[in-house]
Formats: sequence, C-alpha cells, structure tokens
Amino acid sequence: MIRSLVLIVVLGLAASTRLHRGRPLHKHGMLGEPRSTSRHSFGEAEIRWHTQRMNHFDPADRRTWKQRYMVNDEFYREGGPVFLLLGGEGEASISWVEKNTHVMLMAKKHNALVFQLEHRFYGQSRPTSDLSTENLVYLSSEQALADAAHFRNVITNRRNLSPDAKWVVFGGSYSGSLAAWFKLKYPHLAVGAVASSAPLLAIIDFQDYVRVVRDSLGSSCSAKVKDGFQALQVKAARRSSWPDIDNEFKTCVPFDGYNSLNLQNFFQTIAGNFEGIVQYNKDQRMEGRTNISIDDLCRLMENAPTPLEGLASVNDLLLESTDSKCLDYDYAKFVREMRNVSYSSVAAEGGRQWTYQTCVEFGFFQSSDAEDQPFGDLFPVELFIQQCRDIFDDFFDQSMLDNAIFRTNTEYGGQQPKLTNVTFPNGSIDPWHALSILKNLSDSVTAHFIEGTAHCADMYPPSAEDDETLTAGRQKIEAEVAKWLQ
Ligand SMILES: *[C@@H]1O[C@H](CO)[C@@H](O)[C@H](O)[C@H]1NC(C)=O
Ligand SMILES: *[C@@H]1O[C@H](CO)[C@@H](O)[C@H](O)[C@H]1NC(C)=O
Ligand SMILES: *[C@@H]1O[C@H](CO)[C@@H](O)[C@H](O)[C@H]1NC(C)=O
Ligand SMILES: *[C@@H]1O[C@H](CO)[C@@H](O)[C@H](O)[C@H]1NC(C)=O
Ligand SMILES: CC(=O)N[C@H]1CO[C@H](CO)[C@@H](O)[C@@H]1O
Repeated sequence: MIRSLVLIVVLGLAASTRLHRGRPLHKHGMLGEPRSTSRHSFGEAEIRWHTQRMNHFDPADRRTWKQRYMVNDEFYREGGPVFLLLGGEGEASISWVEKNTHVMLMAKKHNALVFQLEHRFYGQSRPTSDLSTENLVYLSSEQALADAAHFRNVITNRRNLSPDAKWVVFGGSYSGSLAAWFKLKYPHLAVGAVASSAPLLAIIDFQDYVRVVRDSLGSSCSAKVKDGFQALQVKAARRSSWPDIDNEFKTCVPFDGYNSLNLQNFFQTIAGNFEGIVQYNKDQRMEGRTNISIDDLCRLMENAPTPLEGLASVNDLLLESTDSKCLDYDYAKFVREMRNVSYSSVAAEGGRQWTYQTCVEFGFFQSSDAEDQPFGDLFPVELFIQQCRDIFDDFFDQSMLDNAIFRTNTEYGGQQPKLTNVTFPNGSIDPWHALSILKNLSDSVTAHFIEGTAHCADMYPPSAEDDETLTAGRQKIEAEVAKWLQ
C-alpha cells in the first residue's frame, strides 16, 4: 500500500506505523524486532554464511551466493532437535535467536539447536548485484523454500547432525506461510511447523483486510471513521476545499483532486493511519514500536467536533509519532523511490522486494473495494496493479495477476493445504488472519485463534502485561511442538 509516501520519511525509524502492502516500512518487515530486557540471557548467536545456489530449478546454473544465517547452540545437547526460524520480507534480526522469544524458550525446554535463515534478497542475503526487475526473477517463495531445504541438508552433513534429528520450522506472517509450505513441499525434512499469523491464500483483491480493521476498531469508532471518510471524499471533490485539506492534513504537496493517483494515494494513506495501528495493536513487544493503540485513535475520533476533524487529529498524532513534518503522499515520488534498484536505497530495506512478491505471487492488495467498510472507495484494486506496472514493468495487468494468483494457490493449496503437523496461531485483531487457517483441518493441523491479539504476538518474549489468551495460546503451541518431539 502506498502509505509509503509518509513512510519514506519514516523509513529510517524503527517506530514506523505506516504500512506498504501490509508491510511496515522498516527494515525488519512485518515481524518486527523483539524487545526484551533480558538480553543475552539466551546466549550469543553466531552469524555465518551459507553457500547457496542461485537457481534451484536449473541444475545447469552453477552460480552461487552467500546466504546469511544465525546459529545459537546455547541449549543444544547432542541428539536434541533442530529449530529453524525462517526469515521473511525483511532483514533477519539476531534478537529472535538471542532473546527470550517464544522459539528460544522452547529451544531451552527441548535442548534444541537454533538456526535463523535470512530470506534471499532481504537484509544481507543478496544473490545478485542489484534489485533490477531482471534479477528479481530469482526472488520467489519457491526459491526461498528450496534455499531452506538445501540449508537443512547441507548443515546436517557439515555439523554432523544425526540424519534422524527432528527439525521444526518456525515463522511469522509471510515467513509463517513459508514454514507451513516447507512442511508441505518437504515433509521428509521437518517433523512439524509453527506458522504464526500466516496468510496462506493468495488473492488479488484482499477486501477482508479493511473489514477486519473495521471490526477491530469496533462499531461506534468505525461509524465515525466512515462519516469522516464520506465528508473527506465530498471535500476532495470540491476544488475550493482543497486548500482546507492541505491545512487539515498537513500535506507535503498541495492536494490536487485532478491527479487521480495522488488522490487515491492520499485516501489510502489516511486509511493506513488506522491499518498500521490495528495490525500491531498494543504490540509493545516490538522494538521501537509506537505506544499508540486502537483506543487512542478511537478516543480522538469520538472526541472530535466532527468525524472529519477526528481523521485530521489521528493524522496529526501519527505524523508527530513518526517525527514527520508533513503528510507525504506524492505518487510520483513514491514510484521513483521504489524503482531504485540499489541495495543502498531505502526501498531495498524490503519495500521493493515485497512489492515485487505481491505483484508476481500473492496479490494481498488491501483495497477499498468492499462496500461494508468505513474507508471510502478511493483506493481500488486497480491502484495496486498500476503500482506494479509503474514500479516494475508495463506488462503487469489484471490477467497477469490472475495467472500469478492461480499458480500460487495451485502450488500450495490455499486455505486447504494437505499438511501434517502444522499449527496456525492467529490474532483476532490482526487483519491478516482472514487469509490463514482458522479451523482445525485434522488432528495434526490445528488453528489457535488468540482472542484480542495482533500480528504474530505469540512469537515475542512473554511479558507480565500479556493477556491470558496470549499466554494460553503460547501453551497450546508448546503442547503441539512437544507432541512432535516426543
Ligand atoms: C507514549 O510514548 C510517549 C513518548 O514516546 C509518551 O510521551 C506518552 O506518555 C506515552 N503514552 C502512553 C499511554 O504510554
Ligand atoms: C538510489 O538510492 C541510492 C541510495 O539512497 C542513491 O544514492 C541513488 O542516487 C538512487 N538512485 C536513483 C536512480 O535514484
Ligand atoms: C484445535 O484443536 C486443539 C486441540 O488439539 C484445540 O486446543 C483448539 O482450540 C482447536 N482450534 C479450533 C480453532 O477449534
Ligand atoms: C507428525 O508428528 C508425529 C509425532 O507427533 C510423528 O510421529 C510423525 O512422524 C509426524 N509426521 C510428519 C509427516 O511429520
Ligand atoms: C474470523 C474467524 O474465523 N474467527 C474464528 C476463529 O476461530 C475461533 C475458534 O477458535 C472462532 O471462534 C472464530 O469465530
């Protein structure tokens, strides 16, 4: 999603609350860095490099590159299991395998050896010299899964691990999907997978996203938001009101209702103010995360003299929290930044790569096309397809997206995958849960829906403030993992 404009300003700050295609604009992606006071109580992980193949699907292609991974053997005892945490759409943070995260707590309990494998093209794992569209053909979930399989087998030999050692894969958000798909595609290489907040169904027009945001805001608050958007759309259609919009929303470039891409971007950015807070509500577990919650936004909406002023106050609060002077929603600027193919660009922190993956594999376009949602109707799915075209290549169109989505769901089975030993924790507030597994599919494929929690909440270090539902959710995950390791 295009909130990037604002985001670009914010990119350097881990505190970003803005999302681009559901991915916060900071280098770690959808799964932020865990925060914890007990640093190093879980040992120091080592950073290492694995010689990886460029293209797993062409044996004649002998090119290789160095994939970064981290290993923590603090708790490992010979004969113990191996936990593999898969990286996702951002730089892999070593904190995941050094702090008292859920995966590390389980490693301690089971004397597991722990690896974290960074995803190709993200962070320091760079198969090609830049991120040109030609090079990005090697960026796909299938190549990433094959990387993990290659890693698993090569490491088993190199470290003289028992061929019978039990491997469990873990991931959250996109890397949660990868964890489940690893178990699907390579069932002989892992005994189980924990797939937190994992979207499994590829879909072009992800209309349920804003519907869950609506539900998470609650009916009274979302009614106010709806009135606010209606009023704002009326204003946007009246040329004489445009200067007011500039004042109220502190725009960086003058509002121009004739520039349809800027208009759409503007509305999406205002909606993004809500989406970013909802997706990570109360996620104080994340390093640098803002302390603004759904309750704060709704209080502003309720207390404002008019719903439109409520939207403006919410916008002020978020601009302030990200140290932004103005609301940056300029489409051309956004595209210019996203077209930068250099690894040193801000887009290379993951925004460009993740956008590419959504354009060629997953869709997940969080449009305003549904009628029963409060965010107006000015960021249709076509806007996202236009972005694919403008950022990557002219050949993107609806039928290409149709092919991509059909192929992904055929490859992995969508929300009816044929799996064994996979558990799917989900947060009720998290908009992504709509694309995950919410019902038990079999005795060994379980859904754990965690009431009142946000994206990937179960993975972070436990804290005294955690809801009982979250604590209980973690215990259920632990019970599944223990079952696989018996
Ligand atoms: C949130 O953090 C800001 C500073 O970062 C602080 O001024 C404010 O009091 C905090 N609010 C709450 C509710 O903790
Ligand atoms: C891409 O980003 C880098 C780093 O910010 C910058 O030096 C370079 O000029 C940018 N390239 C283009 C074509 O804008
Ligand atoms: C799935 O089954 C487990 C027990 O194996 C149970 O704890 C859990 O609540 C069930 N999930 C759902 C969504 O019914
Ligand atoms: C699933 O887990 C059980 C232990 O609970 C194990 O015996 C079995 O081999 C696993 N099956 C697969 C396909 O991973
Ligand atoms: C959105 C959704 O499907 N929610 C369901 C998730 O699973 C729980 C059971 O654990 C149901 O109560 C929810 O309705």
